Amino acid sequence: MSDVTIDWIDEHQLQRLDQMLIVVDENDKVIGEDTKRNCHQNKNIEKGWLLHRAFSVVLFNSEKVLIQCRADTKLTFPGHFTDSCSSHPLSNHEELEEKDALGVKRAALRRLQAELGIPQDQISLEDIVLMTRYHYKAKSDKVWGEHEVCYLLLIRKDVTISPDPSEISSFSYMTLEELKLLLERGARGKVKVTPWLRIVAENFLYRWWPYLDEVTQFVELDKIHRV
Ligand code: DMA
Ligand code: MN
Repeated sequence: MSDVTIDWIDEHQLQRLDQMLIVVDENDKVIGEDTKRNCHQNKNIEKGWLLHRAFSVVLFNSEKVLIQCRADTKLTFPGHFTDSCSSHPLSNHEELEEKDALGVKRAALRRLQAELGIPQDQISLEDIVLMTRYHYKAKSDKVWGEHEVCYLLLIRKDVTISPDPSEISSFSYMTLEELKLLLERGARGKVKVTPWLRIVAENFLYRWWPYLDEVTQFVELDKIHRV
């Protein structure tokens, strides 16, 4: 392997580092592909290389949002509270499809099933609403980090969850007040919160929450928020 030690991650997460992600420019135009390992090294990110396509899902049941805590074996941001499910579309024919953001939605379905164990018959592509995209950069530690154009996907559905312990250490559904409290505790250093959960909550969710029944009014397909 390369010049860096990653002794906290397990075999499953290690194997996933060879997966090929979609490299994009700042306007989310595909310009290539590279491994999950290379895309998440600060030494590449600092040179402006390997901006890649990602997604985050906020999954609501009838009134609360699903928040998970990342397993201690995750490469980046282990042990951090985060959104319902986040990951990357892979650089293959199915997940590169851009019409109706089908590729990203397929990737989201794949990861909702793998991470959260949601049964296939409980969730479909039609349940996933692309709300907007945001572009952000964040360091996890000295070596690893994120630099992504991230598709923010919203789902409202009651589902059964049985999480993969290599991905998720715990989860709970939270009210708006509970989510705000979590982020306040994060700001005081009492718990660890991913930078993208904060971005999603403060830039979008707090504003959308009172209007969830008419949330499509906030859809912005052509905009990429620089946050
Ligand atoms: C990457 O998430 C996506 C975002 C929005 C940071 P991740 O580290 O959870 O990806 P994966 O589950 O594929 O390791
Ligand atoms: Mn990433």
